[in-house]
Amino acid sequence: MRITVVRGDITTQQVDAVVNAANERMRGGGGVDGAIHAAGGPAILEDCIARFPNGLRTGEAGLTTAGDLPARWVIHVVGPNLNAGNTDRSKLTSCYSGALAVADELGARSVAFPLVSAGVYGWPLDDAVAAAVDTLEETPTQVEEARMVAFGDRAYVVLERRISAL
Ligand code: AR6
Repeated sequence: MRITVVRGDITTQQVDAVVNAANERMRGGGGVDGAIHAAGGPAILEDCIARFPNGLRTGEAGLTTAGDLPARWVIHVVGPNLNAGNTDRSKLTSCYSGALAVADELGARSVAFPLVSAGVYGWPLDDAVAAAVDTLEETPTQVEEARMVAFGDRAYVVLERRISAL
């Protein structure tokens, strides 16, 4: 699998699946979650309600339609909320390995990822990047491209450096 990085907005990526940094309620929110629901339209929320009546647990991954997005699917993950005291890094890495497992079930070949937990949930950028890139590198998968989407220059620089060092 190639790990690539682009600067930009995950909602415009032409990939089979985009990953959403959701919360346990799975009913939308701010950050990348808000952007994905806004751009994808109400079909995503309807599918969240139908498939996840009790939400999703931290560290887990689950699938919905991508609605009006260019992608075919959204793979929702819930990263640990460091700001609420959740320091369990294994819950962050399992977001990436779990998303790849869902992508493999779907036969998705290209998947775009945000930096899970690195926004509202307060995970330090350097370690959010290390967890993302190292887990993607180590996880066996049929996915051909994992595209990290950097929403900002600092995230881009840190991602680019980590990927180049592989
Ligand atoms: N495209 C790509 N990356 C983005 C975009 C975008 N359109 N918008 C933000 N990011 P966050 P979290 C980056 O806060 O920390 C929500 O309210 C952002 O710069 O979206 O896991 C949910 O509903 C950062 O690097 O997710 C949850 O309640 C990264 O995406 C909670 O926030 C993640 O930031 C989840 O917090």
